[in-house]
Amino acid sequence: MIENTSDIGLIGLAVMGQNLALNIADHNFGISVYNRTYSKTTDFIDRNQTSTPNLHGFETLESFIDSLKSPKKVVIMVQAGKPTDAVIDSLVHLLDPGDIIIDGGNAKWTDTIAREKNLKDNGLHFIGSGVSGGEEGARFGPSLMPGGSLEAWQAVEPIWNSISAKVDPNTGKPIEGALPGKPIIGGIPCSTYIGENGSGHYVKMVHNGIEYGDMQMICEAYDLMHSILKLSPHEMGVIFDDWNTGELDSFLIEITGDILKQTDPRTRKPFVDIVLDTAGQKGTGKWTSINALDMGVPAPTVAEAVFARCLSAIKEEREVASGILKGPKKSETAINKTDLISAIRDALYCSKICSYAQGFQLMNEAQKEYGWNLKFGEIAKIWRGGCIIRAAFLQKITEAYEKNPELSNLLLDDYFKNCIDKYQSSWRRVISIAVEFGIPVPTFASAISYYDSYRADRLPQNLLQAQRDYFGAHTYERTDETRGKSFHLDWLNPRRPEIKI
Ligand code: NBP
Repeated sequence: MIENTSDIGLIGLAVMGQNLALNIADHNFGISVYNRTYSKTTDFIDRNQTSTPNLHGFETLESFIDSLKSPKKVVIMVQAGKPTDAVIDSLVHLLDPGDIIIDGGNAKWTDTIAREKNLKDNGLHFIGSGVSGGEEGARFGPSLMPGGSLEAWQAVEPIWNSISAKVDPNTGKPIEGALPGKPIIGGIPCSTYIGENGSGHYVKMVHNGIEYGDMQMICEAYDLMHSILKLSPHEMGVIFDDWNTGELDSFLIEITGDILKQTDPRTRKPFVDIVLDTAGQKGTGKWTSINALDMGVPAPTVAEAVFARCLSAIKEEREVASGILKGPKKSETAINKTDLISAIRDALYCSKICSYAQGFQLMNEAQKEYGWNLKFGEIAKIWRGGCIIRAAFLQKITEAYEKNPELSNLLLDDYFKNCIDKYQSSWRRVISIAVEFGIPVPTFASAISYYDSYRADRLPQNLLQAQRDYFGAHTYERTDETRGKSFHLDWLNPRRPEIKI
């Protein structure tokens, strides 16, 4: 291997790193790879070098770095947190000013902001890039959300645009069919410059939070059909296939249809019935919710999706409680199967709209907090292909922000407003039926509460603020005074004139 010949280097050859490296090589970029445990590197190279001659493995970091063209570009695909810091620390003294480190892991955006600042002091560029789409996306086209300096992005852009998923410019739908050695050429790349420092990882985090919401909402739709209509998994799978041909057309609806129709190879029972009902999480939904709380942005639907996983995880406690706590008496409400299936679809769509409205509001607040200039239409565009939340519906979000880049909430866009006008009676009915039957619908219910709160010109927090003033002298504003003037009532002597603060 001659020195300075590879276009890019990649560190970390677990699932994501291996697939991303093969994707980069498929697009005719020379790529060097390095892994802490060298045997993984040799295994990987042995398996792939005949079919992928652009791939080069190295035992030492020094020889790996020497193999790269300047400015050197190094992608890190290792666990977020300390492992990422350890890899960055080992690289700093080997790189020259102007070289670029790209973290493609799921780093917390605040870590990315700190790393970018530190590396800038060493003359190095740092890009924190969201990489969405799991193993399959990394191999054949992920959605890429890079944040960092514009100069660094321009050096990485040709590679990032080439390897990303592509959508058809006419339909806005992902172009499928990439194979090893035969990537998709043409189409609109699902990769765009997000903004400075941690913005790419922030947007990836919100993407994951939205993904939590989408998955939980789908589970609630499934649960309603399972528990009230007693449909078989296969029957529900066919319904999801049908939903996937309309407004709900998306990767998650598609795979749900596949999962529900799958039988367990061991028992021949429906596969979904043999999977234990406890869900894990790695933290991005939690980070999204914590950040929403920190910034005071209402994003209850993602938070409910996180809590739903937490509740699922206390399986033993739930089993004990199920023998003690009673649900409602058998409902007398007459249920029409076809009508309820259709109403559940409508409820799912309306809830999804509210969840995305919250996610975009969160990003809107974050850009003010961190001084970014996020292009929401572009973000929705790069989520149309490659990533887990890819959906036809994202095209509508792009159109909404193209019509009005200053849109304060997606719910105010005509398309989304009209959807909710059209479906809200079904949405309300489904939630009422769920409550009546004792079926938990935390994300459906939180979404409708969000909608009803957002559209309310008067909420009961007048009483709440009075309570705060009563016990803590937290003051209140008056409806008959201009905004910004604060008052306090002497609650021990409430007849006294109030105090103007
Ligand atoms: P892991 O997150 O499991 O990372 C393990 C890899 O990092 C191994 O190859 C390990 O080497 C290597 N590594 C190196 Br090099 N230095 C390390 C160190 N100091 N400490 C620990 N490991 C070190 O890999 P992954 O599942 O491919 O994910 C990579 C990144 O992509 C993560 O940040 C993840 O959150 C993110 N991500 C994952 C997905 C997904 O679907 N899996 C999707 C999107 C993003 P070794 O062989 O010597 O142990």
